Amino acid sequence: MRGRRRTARREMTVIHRSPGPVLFLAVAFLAGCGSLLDKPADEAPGNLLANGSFEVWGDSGPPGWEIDQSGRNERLDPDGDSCHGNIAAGVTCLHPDDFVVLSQTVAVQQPGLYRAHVYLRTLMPLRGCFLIVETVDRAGRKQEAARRELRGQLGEWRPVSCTAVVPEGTIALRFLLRVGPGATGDASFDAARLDWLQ
Ligand SMILES: [Ca+2]
Repeated sequence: MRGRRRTARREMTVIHRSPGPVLFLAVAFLAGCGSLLDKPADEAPGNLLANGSFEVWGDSGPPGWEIDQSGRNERLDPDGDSCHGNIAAGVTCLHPDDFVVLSQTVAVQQPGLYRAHVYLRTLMPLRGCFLIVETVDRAGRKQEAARRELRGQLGEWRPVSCTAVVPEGTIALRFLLRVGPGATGDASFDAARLDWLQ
């Protein structure tokens, strides 16, 4: 995966949640990431994202996630030093022009308040890194609804979240983890969630 340009800046893919078998660790999740170390992989109920804990990886990365990257010296790799389950998503950007964007587009049925959440661990200082929520209307127009800079404590897992007000007419939400351009360093992500609050 190193240095290989991922060509497909794909058309919007609407991911519908599949209710498949899950293990529920919501209480432990809410208690904090440290309590989930070495616990089995799970997708806690209510999460609109697929493979939010990055437990599943294929030849082209974690299934469920769209990946856009600069094709320079950036890397996206499974990281076994996870905070939730067994695997996290590790991103490395060596040059300020490098970038990696992990995103999911999910269909939404109702307007209201949505919360995006992810655990982040940084190993080097990062700039230009954001958790973003965009709305998509029936015409396919995207609009940013929430943004939070991804900043963490070096070497420690920390939660980052933001809340988006989603108006009537929205048919989908995009959840984005953007690293760069402008970022140099390492970041790992785990336990990504997108929840409808009310
Ligand atoms: Ca995980």
